[in-house]
Amino acid sequence: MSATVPLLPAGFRFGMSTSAFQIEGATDVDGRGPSIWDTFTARAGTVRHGENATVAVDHYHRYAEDVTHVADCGVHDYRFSFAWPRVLPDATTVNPAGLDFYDRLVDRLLAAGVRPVPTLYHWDLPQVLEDAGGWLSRDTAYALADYATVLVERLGDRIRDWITMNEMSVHALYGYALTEHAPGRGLGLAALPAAHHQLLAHGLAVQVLREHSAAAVGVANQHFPVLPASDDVADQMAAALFADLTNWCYSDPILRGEYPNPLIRDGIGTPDAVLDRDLAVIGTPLDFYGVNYYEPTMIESPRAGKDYRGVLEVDIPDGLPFSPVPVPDVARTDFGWAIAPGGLTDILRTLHERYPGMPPVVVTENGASFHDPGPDPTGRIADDRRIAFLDAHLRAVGDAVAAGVDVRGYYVWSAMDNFEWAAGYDERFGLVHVDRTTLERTRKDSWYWLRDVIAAQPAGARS
Ligand code: IFM
Repeated sequence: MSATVPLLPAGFRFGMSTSAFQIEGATDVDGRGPSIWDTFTARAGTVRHGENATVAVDHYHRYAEDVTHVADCGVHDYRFSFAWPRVLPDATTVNPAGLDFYDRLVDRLLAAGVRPVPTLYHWDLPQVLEDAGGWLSRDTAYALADYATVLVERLGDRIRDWITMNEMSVHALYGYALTEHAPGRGLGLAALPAAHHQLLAHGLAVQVLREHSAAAVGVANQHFPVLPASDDVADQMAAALFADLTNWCYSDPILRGEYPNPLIRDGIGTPDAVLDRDLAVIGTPLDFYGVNYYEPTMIESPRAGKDYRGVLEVDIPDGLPFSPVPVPDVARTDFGWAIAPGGLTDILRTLHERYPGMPPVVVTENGASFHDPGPDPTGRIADDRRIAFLDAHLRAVGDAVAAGVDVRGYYVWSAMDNFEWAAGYDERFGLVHVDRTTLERTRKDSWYWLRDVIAAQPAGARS
């Protein structure tokens, strides 16, 4: 880490991100209905140590204190998500108490001078919708549009910036193609309709939000460089296919109005005429494009060394022709993820080049899990490695800006330690430490570091 703080252009917006299921708890309080993650976590063997999020970090009851930790740091924006099963427990009937909670949260943020930037959907589908087919069903996309209507009608007078969906790729891949996340379907490529229906939901939600005069609408997609393990043609083609399935499958439809690969179109299985109409909806222009970045992925092909030229593009004869392998020679977080800040510059530049004229970018998530111990006897949590990580990634954003990419903001994942899905509570991404027994919050050194970074920035718009 250099002695100076990273400087970004005037008006650059700093933020912190969270999501409902990971922090709220109170899963059976005030009329909330069950979500796929409640069902999944109740199944043996799905989450490390058998943990669940029935309490999580109890943000539902401690939101006022949490807003103070966000606001005191000086961030401009706070990205959180609405819990669909809290707002519409049976997916059709509005739960007034659920809406009241978000009303209180939004008012609290605004009173503290922080702009609320909510995400409509961050993976916690009402179980009742999963029972009806989940994201494999087209109806779930229409249900999300109805849910967006409920939210914007209640909160649209105070919320300026909206994000439709979080990391559709991760949800489709880990929840529908594999079994690591809810709903744990394990369908392989037959999960592609779950990708398409989320994208359709995104497009429909953009239209709903616009009709209700939302000032700025975006999406939060996970993006990362995909590196072939070697220059063998099979590795190169496997990496390109993996990038199509994880990166471009989600940004091409939104920013170019098409899917990147005929394999994807075919796998979705929707008749061409309907698919083309859907793509027009999915491509509804956005005001900003959110990028969540953590690490690059390296891909190798089991066919490397053999001549499979041409085969990978047209069919997959014996299972998926790729497997992720560890990126060599890099430092790692305590979660085992590669620390590669240059990958953030690279992916921002790649997006900028791939989509000329794309909307301004906001890095809607970036952060690292380190297994920080609790406070020392003086109450301090010295998380130097997180500071170094964030410092390097902010500088990487600066490099992208210097290269001409229009990046307008950077949000740290996460405001506080929380429920890291299948990894439970061992993985700590927070700027604020949460004691697992008492749920007491303690600001880490990285929180103070971020406060100082923000205070040192050139003056810019704050509202
Ligand atoms: O915790 C998650 C978040 O829910 C989505 N993006 C990645 C984070 C870290 O894994």
